[in-house]
Amino acid sequence: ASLPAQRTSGVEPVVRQGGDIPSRYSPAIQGSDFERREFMIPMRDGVKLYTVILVPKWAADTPIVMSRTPYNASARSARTTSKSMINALAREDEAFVRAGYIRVWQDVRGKYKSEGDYVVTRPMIGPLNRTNTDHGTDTYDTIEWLVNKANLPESNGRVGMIGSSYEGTTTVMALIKPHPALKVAVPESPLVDGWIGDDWFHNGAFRQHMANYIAEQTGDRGKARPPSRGGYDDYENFLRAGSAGAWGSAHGYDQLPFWRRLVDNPTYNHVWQGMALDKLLAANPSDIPTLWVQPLWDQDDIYGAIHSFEALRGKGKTGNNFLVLGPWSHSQLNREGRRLGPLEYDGETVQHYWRNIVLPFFNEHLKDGPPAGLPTVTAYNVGEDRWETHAAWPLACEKACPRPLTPIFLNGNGNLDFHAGAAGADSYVADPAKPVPHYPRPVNFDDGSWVAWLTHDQRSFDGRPDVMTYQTEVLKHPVRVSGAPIADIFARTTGTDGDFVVKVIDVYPPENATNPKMGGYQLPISLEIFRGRYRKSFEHPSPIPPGKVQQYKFRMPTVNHTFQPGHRIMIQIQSSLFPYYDRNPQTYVPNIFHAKSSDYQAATVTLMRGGANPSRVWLPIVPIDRSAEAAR
Ligand code: PG9
Repeated sequence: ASLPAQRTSGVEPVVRQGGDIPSRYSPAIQGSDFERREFMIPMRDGVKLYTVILVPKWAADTPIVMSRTPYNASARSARTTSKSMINALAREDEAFVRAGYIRVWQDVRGKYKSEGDYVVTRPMIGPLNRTNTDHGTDTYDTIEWLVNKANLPESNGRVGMIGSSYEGTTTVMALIKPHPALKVAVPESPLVDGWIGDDWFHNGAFRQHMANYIAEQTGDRGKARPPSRGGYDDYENFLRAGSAGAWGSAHGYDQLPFWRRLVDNPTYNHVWQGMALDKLLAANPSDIPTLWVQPLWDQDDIYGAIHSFEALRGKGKTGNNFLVLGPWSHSQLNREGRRLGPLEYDGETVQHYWRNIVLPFFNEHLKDGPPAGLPTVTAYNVGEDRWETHAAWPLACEKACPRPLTPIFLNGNGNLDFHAGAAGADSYVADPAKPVPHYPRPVNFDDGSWVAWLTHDQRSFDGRPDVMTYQTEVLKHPVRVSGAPIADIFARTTGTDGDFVVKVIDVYPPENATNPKMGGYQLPISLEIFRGRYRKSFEHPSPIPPGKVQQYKFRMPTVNHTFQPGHRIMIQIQSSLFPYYDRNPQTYVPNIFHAKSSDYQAATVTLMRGGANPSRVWLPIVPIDRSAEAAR
């Protein structure tokens, strides 16, 4: 059949030069209550950084809130295409929009629309960075540009910075040699020390969970697709691969410079020490009013904020250095705050944080608002289900606190007491072929279970022959803890290396008619891993002498909690948290990333009790707050 004859004259062709996609399209914003402006702001080395500025229509003499992100400034500043600024911006910006701030989002160099090269948490200028730019200089140059009336006539010349996680890290870096117009900062869950306790390692144990992130972030200037891990159960996927290094090689990670940096620097060497921001802050203590935010169940960065707060306090920064300990997981403060895992809170804790803590703090320093009157520490107490405030912090610690730490001892028959019992020992076989899962199998890194895994019921693991459990009698009186517990374990092993995982757990009463699923719940309130080879030095690991008792002493994540009457305190100890952390082969090898399958050997681990080697956890016990008792 032939096609019907086509008319050609007088017909407007559909197919035209350029096609249907214009070089630029922005949804119509007529009638909107803000203006969205985009700039490429030049840095001192000529590199231009993509910056989005949202300016309320009525803005005049208005302060600026800025965040610097590796996660796509365009998307971070456009939750929707709404005409109203409050709906266009992210949920966490709502308080600022209501208060009329100008909002600035910028892509860090090398990511998304910014020029330049991307280096993961680019080290500050110095031995690890011999260029003339870092996140400090980029922030400085950006602020210099923003407060120039020729560029942004509506500004009042004052800038505040805020952000969670990576966006918190860029906020911390801005504090080291700050621009004078930076008047206030709120680093939330910043990565501060990637080796001791934030994203990459915890006390030397590698967080395999970050594998996806590394491919997404460094496989492309935008967001790369991570490789398939070969199956739903990441427990199986990672076990099959052997070491984390072998897993990486099998998935093409050796092409990624940052992955190689991790693999080549497994100890706390000059790389990690040189990037530790709490040390840099201590050397360059900032006078900028700063509110550090440390979620109590932060599964990514549970170390950075609190250690930075402490580093500045150690330098005498007291009147302008504040801390919030929220009952949240990582970056939950950008979402909803009524619950976490099994925990349900009295009210919207995240909303409280934004409205009653952050906003008054910003208003005070950026708008000459009334004094925010923040206490030094605002901390949620999940045991009391309420916010508490502390004028000084911590209330109990090893040295120079109002109170010392109180040891609680592992005793015979699985008992846990405030006195050491008779000398004894408990043994278990730690087998790297059957590591203890961090979360019940199947473990999938993408299914969302990651978010609240630190609150998961530890009954899932209690009773395994390779998990040792010690618990107190049922408490007759409340026990309040506020500060950082210290694990202090004496143990021998038949291996030449090994990990120690210590958990401080609140055991709920067996019955709860109102909330039955909480009956007997084993809630971890502090949980940490420690790689045995680092027991004497983080920088210089050494083999464990087999069969010889060694001391494993390490600081655990900070708590602010009351164990209520009817509850018990429990300590659990085990040798793995897999696949979240890589496995220790238990045979000493120079670099665990390169351990071979034959290096992975079962070992008998013996925990010592009482006598000369009284294994214990030092708890920051403080007097009961009577006002809380009255409120019950
Ligand atoms: N925890 C993430 C991160 C921070 C800093 C460096 C790398 C990763 C994050 O949530 O941004």
